[in-house]
Amino acid sequence: MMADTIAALSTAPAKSGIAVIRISGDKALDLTNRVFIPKGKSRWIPRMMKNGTLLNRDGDPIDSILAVWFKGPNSYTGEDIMELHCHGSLAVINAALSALYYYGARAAEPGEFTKRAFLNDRLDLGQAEAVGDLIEAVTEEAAVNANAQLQGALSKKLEEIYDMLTDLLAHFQAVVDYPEEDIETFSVETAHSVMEDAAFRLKKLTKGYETGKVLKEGIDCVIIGRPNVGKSSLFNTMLGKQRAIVTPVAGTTRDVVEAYAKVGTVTLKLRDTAGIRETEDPIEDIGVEKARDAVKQAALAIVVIDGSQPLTDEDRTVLDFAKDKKALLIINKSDMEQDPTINEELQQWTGNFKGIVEISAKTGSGIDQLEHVINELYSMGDIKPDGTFITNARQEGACRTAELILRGAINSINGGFPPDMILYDVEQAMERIGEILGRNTPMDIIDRIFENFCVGK
Ligand SMILES: Nc1nc2c(ncn2[C@@H]2O[C@H](COP(=O)(O)OP(=O)(O)O)[C@@H](O)[C@H]2O)c(=O)[nH]1
Ligand SMILES: [Mg+2]
Repeated sequence: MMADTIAALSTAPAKSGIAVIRISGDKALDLTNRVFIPKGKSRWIPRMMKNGTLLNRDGDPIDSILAVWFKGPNSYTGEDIMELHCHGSLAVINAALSALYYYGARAAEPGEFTKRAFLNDRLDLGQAEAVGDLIEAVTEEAAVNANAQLQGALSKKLEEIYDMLTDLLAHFQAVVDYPEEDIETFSVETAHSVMEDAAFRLKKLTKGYETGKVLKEGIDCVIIGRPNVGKSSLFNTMLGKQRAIVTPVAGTTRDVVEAYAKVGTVTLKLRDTAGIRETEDPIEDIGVEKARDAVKQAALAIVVIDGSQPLTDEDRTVLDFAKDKKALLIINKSDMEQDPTINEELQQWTGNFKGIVEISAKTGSGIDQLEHVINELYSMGDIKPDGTFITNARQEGACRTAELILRGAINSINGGFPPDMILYDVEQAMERIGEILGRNTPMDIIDRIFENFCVGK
């Protein structure tokens, strides 16, 4: 399967300053020599850029480019790689790719370069997934975490656990296979404490998933409230830019608008919704439905009411809406005269909220306080994205299962089973850990992981 040579555009398929086309496989150099005429006669030297002329498949010069050769196995994929750095014109990109395909390259599938890197042992599977995470990262913390994983921070932790269990198994095996030899008698306490340690470490990794998810995706946070209370204004103030359409006509935010907002050390995936309101208008209804769904999905709901007006039935519906959610209550329009009944009216709901903040989305007053409350709620301040935060469900599932298996085995030992009875459990736990690293991972799972990558990575 890896005998063929693949090619793809690795930069975004859009007009740009520079575009990079990558070629990987045995024929990378041959193919390049068909479409590229270097200036001068010097030989190819690995990692040394050459400038020259790019030819289309008719042999006509179409661009002046730079090309660089990474000689396998010292390359990303472990194969010969050629990168063609051409001008980012779609015409040039298409001409170059069609010439390469004409001369025998195959169009790379999504993630195929990284998949080859994995299959050629340049990366383990967890590191390969980190490459995907790095490209997908929308926050700096997510990028830092993914990069540390790419450098092997998570792999190292997993390998440590794997090695502990390997040693345990080896010891078992020696005792079982050579009972006559004078091997240090295997103590139940040792097995017990090794498994406890391994289970503890796995639990720690599993626990990191919540943080990892927050790092990777931000906190899914939805702003809800009846029309005109100032949701879009708050959204914009938090983003610091005009993104949602703010208008004094009730019910104009038809859809859910999303953006990432950095609130202190916390990244929110912030959604502005249409007002929650029962309505006859079918278009608005779609918005309301979406808002309901958004609330269901969200990790945090920011409920906004207008402090300058008495509560309405719509407000009460929204306030009820937040009952089973992690929610904050925002009393907006503090710059206006406040309604005298509002505080007393609100009393029956205040217990449902993690925090109540009076703000003016218009003047920005109270926004600092809101940010402070959000930071307190998630206290991400002391978290360093060191690459040991698991960010995907596959890895989390494997860690959790491995831990459960070990806990079961520990119980068996405590229940008086002889240590060799739990051999199988330890093997099973190791297999789960190995799956994260890509040892004996079934090919269909591997395929599925790389399918989600970009073409050209
Ligand atoms: N005085 C005052 N007006 C506000 C404030 N926040 C929003 N508004 C106004 O209230 C109206 C509705 O705001 P908008 O953000 O579109 O509300 P939404 O329907 O909840 O998204 C607009 O005219 C805003 O300018 C505020 O804090 N003070
Ligand atoms: Mg709005």
